[in-house]
Amino acid sequence: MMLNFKRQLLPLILCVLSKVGMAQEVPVTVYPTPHQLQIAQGSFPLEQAFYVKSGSVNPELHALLSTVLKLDGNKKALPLSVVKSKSLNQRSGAYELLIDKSGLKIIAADDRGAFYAAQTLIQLLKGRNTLPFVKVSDYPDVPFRGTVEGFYGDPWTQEDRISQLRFYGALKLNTYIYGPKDDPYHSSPNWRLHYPEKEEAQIKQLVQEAKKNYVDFVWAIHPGKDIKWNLADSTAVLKKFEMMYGLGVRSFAVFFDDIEGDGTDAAKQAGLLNYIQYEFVNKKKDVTPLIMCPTEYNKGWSDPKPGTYLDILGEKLDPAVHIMWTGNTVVADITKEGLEWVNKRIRRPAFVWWNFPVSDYVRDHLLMGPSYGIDIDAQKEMSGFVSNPMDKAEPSKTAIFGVSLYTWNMKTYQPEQAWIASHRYIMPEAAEAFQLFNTHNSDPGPNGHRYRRTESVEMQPYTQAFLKSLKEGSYSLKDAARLKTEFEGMIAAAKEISLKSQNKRLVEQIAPWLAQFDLLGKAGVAVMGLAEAWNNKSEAVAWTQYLAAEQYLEQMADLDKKMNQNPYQPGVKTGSLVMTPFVKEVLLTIGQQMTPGIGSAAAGLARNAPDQTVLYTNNAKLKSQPLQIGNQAVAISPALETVPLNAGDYFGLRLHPNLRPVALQFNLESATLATWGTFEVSADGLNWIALPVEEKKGKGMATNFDGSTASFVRFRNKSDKAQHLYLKLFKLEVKTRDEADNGVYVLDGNLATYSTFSKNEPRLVHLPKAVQQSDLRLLLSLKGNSATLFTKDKKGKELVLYNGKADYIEIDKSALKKVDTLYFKTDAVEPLRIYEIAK
Ligand code: 14T
Repeated sequence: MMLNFKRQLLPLILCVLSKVGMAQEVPVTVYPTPHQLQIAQGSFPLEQAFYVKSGSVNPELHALLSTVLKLDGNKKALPLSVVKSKSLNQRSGAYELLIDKSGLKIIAADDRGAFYAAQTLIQLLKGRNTLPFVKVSDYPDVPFRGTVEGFYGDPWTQEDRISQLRFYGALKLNTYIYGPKDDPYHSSPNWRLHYPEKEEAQIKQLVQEAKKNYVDFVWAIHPGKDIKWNLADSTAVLKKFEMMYGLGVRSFAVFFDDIEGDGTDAAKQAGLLNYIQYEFVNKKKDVTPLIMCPTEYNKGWSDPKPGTYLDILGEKLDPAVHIMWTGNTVVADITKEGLEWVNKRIRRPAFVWWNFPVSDYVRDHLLMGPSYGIDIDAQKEMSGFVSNPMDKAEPSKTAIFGVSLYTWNMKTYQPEQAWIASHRYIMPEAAEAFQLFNTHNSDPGPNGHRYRRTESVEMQPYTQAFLKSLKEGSYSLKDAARLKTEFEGMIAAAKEISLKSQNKRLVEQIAPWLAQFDLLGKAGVAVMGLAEAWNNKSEAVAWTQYLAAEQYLEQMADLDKKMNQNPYQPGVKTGSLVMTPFVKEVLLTIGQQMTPGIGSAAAGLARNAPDQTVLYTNNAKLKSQPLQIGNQAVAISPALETVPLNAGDYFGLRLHPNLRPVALQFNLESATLATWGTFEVSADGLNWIALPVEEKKGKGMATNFDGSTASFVRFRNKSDKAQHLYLKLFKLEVKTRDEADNGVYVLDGNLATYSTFSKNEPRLVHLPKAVQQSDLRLLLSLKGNSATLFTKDKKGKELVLYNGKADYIEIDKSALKKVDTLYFKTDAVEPLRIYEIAK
């Protein structure tokens, strides 16, 4: 399904202006979009009193309506009536709302329908001072709509759940399936046990809150890991359901997902569900239809052979029981064709479990983008549709808002517009800021489910065009201006959201990402400043901006290492698809342009540069694989495809003469690596000795470099056959051999490396012949401290070339005659940096 992401200027799902009232220019917006809504001429003032015949409206609805209307009118006032009508002939939740000069009338299929009519009325009144005459006829497209709390990780809190249930009520969502993977009383082995008292009380409270909001609180059990297919365990399930019934629960589900072994038997599962159907649901009368999550819950994981798992369920399971389905894969788009495929096998319309915006498989990301990839032609193919959200409840509302609009009125659903409307609905105090934040926090990054989302859609063309011109040595003013505005907007948005949002819980749940977003904005502003100054040939300004950008990126890396340190995907990523890579790329590109000459990256890569760290290989496919060179380590960039390695082929690193290896980490993903490959070191590239490594399935490390004189480290195919591997990681930690001379870091044309000096550690740099007799530029970071740069004459007397606090210093060649060594000293105790000495 294609999505048109052109930004819509008017965030209108439905915008009807009253034909008469110029005083009525507030657009009529009702979410989810009603099937029919007609605005007629005329309106009531808000002071209008209505007469409600006593006993004709149930007390809860009366209370709800009186929050927005005056219901204390006497018999002569206009009538407000609520009637149930079978003739509506619609599903639960259907209603009509008629407001005209004769009064206000609600016709509803059931209590839920009347409640929904009131919700529509409340939205009609929002932000206006009159009640417009309208005729609304409305009903849900999908009978069961809502969420399934089915993710791994920290379950939602009680407050989170209560807030969700209210949100669902207002948005006409009617289903909340309770099945947090990390609730021990939901899953094995405790599914057989009573909840402790405290949890019991909480569930009771949730059930009550759900009822108030006409949400079915569906309690799910996950017994498949250790269930025995015998009467004792069937009875145990029934007993647990009976306990939950006692707490007020009237809706139930049984989950068989993510299990192995005996529990996965389709016929036995169907047998248990049928048993519950006959012994429990049919007898109780007030319990809603059972829902089951099958073991083969997506096409990718299901046996395609006729007569297997899904067909057995289809045939054996009572037709009253719903069967859940996540689509063609675990995390997937939902298509009509995909549902048709499974429906044929399960012989009923699937109950969709949509794994969005769940983030338990990408815990360092937020999934704040639009709910798209759900087919608007699939209404007849589904009995229900629930979203599996993030463990962060409040931020999940953005996606859930989309689910409300999609499931209520499918044909009119427009993902992008629904998403825009959601920001206004969820965070009216800072809607645009919230939207900007969400724009850049939607793609999960590469992941095991291969599920990706669009991100930074509007900015992407600007980043591409800007980088292209930058690499061609030009500067695109128009793109630069737009990008700078965006980064400034990001800083402002982060601030505005934390200051203005009334939803403290939401702000708390996205706080690490907000902080990261603010830093990204600042890094972005700095790189745009860098580009501008560099284009103006203001090198000193450019260097200041370079350092600022680098510092913000370092802060981002720090935050990523310190916050949200879960064991799965630790860290905090923002703008990871477009904006963060853009900032890094601009910094790298201009950094390279700033440091040409002797030690440029190109020269460093050249095979004949005698004293640079280079890739060392005889393998054609790897020959131009780039290196990642930093102060602490040198790595070969990972190769995406398999690498064929002929007999005798090798790859590795040759280090700068002043670097020594400290440790090697590798991941070559070959189960048989040890049988055909060897790691080796050499001082001269001629005589090699084997390097002992700890290795398992091609992954491992070597730390045994103590006192090594090696400058070469490589991996070699020692067998007589061609072999294959993946180059996922080949990273050598390094240290300098001669601490005094750090030319290795300052003459390498690489701004990712630098040398340091401080009060206790002065520094010298030997200048190679090629640099002597030239004007020099020094790129430093003195952090406001004073430093002295000097040379020595034959007698060892210091000749000062520079003394001061500048980070960018130019030295004329006239001052450098016969100078082959530069000395750096400072009174600062903290290490100051020398990034590069360049011509
Ligand atoms: F039951 C299901 F429909 C389902 O989707 N189960 C889980 C779900 O709880 C989880 O939140 C979701 C997203 O990670 O994926 C399902 O769990 C998995 C998926 C896997 F691919 C568990 C293990 C997997 F290898």
